[in-house]
Amino acid sequence: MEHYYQKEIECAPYEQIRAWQNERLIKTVNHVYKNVPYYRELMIKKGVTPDDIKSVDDLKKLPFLTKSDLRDAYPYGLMGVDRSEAVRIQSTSGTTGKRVVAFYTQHDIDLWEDCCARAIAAAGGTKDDVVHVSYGYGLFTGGAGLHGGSHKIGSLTLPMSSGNTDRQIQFMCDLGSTILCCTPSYAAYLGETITERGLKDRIKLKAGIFGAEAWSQEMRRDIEKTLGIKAYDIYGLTEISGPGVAYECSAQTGMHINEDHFIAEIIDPVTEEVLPYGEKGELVFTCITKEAFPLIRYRTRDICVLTREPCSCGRTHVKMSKPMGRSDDMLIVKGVNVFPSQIETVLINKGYPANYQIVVDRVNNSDTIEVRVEMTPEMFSDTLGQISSREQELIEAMKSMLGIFVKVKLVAPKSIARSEGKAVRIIDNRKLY
Ligand code: DLL
Repeated sequence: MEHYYQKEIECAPYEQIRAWQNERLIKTVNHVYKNVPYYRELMIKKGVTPDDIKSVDDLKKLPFLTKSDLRDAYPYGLMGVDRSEAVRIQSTSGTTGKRVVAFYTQHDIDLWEDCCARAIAAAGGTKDDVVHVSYGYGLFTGGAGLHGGSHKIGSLTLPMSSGNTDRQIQFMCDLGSTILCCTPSYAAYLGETITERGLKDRIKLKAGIFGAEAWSQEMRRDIEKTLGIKAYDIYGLTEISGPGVAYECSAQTGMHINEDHFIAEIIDPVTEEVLPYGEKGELVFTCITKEAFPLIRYRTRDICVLTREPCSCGRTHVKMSKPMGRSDDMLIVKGVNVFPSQIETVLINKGYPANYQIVVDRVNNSDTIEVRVEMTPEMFSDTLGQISSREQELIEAMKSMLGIFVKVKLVAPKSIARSEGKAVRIIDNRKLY
C-alpha cells in the first residue's frame, strides 16, 4: 500500500480544506497589510482593506503581484518579517534581469520541507530509501527543497548536487540510490549514459522526481524505460517557496497543489478574469501560511488547467496540469505568435526525442527561425542518406502548425549541449528586450 505522509491533510474533505484556507487567508492578509508596506499601498490603491476579506470568495478583490513588482521591491521590499527573523535566502536561476530573491523564516522552511516530503512520499519514498538529490544546491531551490523533504521522511539523503556525471553514476551504483531527484533533461542524460556504459543492471532506482522545466509525456516514457523507474512530476517556483508547491501521485494525471498552504486560481492572462476549473489560463498563487515572503495573488505566467475531479490516489487537493507554456514565452517571429510547445508537439508527433533547440535571429531586418532537432541513434544510422527528406517533412509539418517557414536542421544524437540544470530550449539572438 502506498505510504501517505500526511493523510489527514492530503486527503481532507473539501469543506475542511476551504475552512483552513478561509482562516489562513484572513490571517495572511492582515499580516501583509501590517508588515509589507509595498502590498499595503497596492491594496489602498484598489480600495480594499483586510476587513473586506472574509473568505476565499473575496480573494478576487485583492491586487495581483507580478515579477515586475518583485523587481521594483528588490531586494527586501516584500519581506513580511524583520530581517533578524529570517534565516534563509534562495534565488531563481533566471539569467536575464534582476534575479528573484525569496526569504524564509525557520517556520517557512519547515512548511516547505513538509511539502517536498509529501512529494517524495507520493513517489513511494519511505525511511528505507536512498534519495539521490542531483538538483543544484546553493541559491536554486531544487537541491535544498528535496534535501529537506528527504530528511523529514527519514530517508538516507545523498546531497549530490548537479554535475560530475561519473561520480553521480558511481554513487548511484555503489550506494544503491532508490529515488532520483533532478531535472528531467538531466535524468534523460543520466539514463543515456548509464545505458551506454552497460550499467543498467547495477542501479537500484525505483522512482524519480523530476521538475523545474517543461517535459512531455513522451520524455517521461523514455526516462521510465531507460532507467527502469516510475517518473513523477514536481512543480514549484522560488517566489512561492520552491519545489513541492505541487507534486504528482501514482495516478500520474496532474499534480496535487498543497492547498493547505497555497490557494490556486486560474485567470485569463489578458483580462485578469478568474476562470472556472477545467479552463486553461495563467496560474496564480496566494501563500496562506508563510511569514517571511507571503506573496498574495502572484501571477506565475505558467499556463495550465486546474481540476477537482476525484483522484484514484485518494488525495483531495486540487490538481494542476503540466504547465502548457507560459503567458510570456511566446515568440513573435515575422509577426506570427509562436509557442515552443507547438514546435514540441510537431516533433513528438513525428517521433523525435525531446532534445531540440529553437534559434531565432534577425538578418537584414527580417526574422529567421531554425529548429535544431536531435535524431535518435536508430534514425541517425538508418537514414544518413534521407536527412533532407526528413527535414522537408518537418518543415511542412511546422508550416501547417505555425503558418510560417521554419528552417529545420537534423543533428547527430547528443550533439545539442546537455545542461545539468534546465535545458536551454530557446536562443533568441534578436535581443528585443
Ligand atoms: O524551478 C523550483 C523547482 C525545483 C521545481 C525543482 C521543481 C523541481 P524557479 O527556478 O523559480 O523554481 O522556476 C520556476 O520553472 O514558474 C515553471 O515555469 C517552471 N517549472 C517548475 N516546475 C516545472 C514542471 C523551480 N514540473 C518555473 N514542469 C515555473 C514545467 C516547471 N515547468
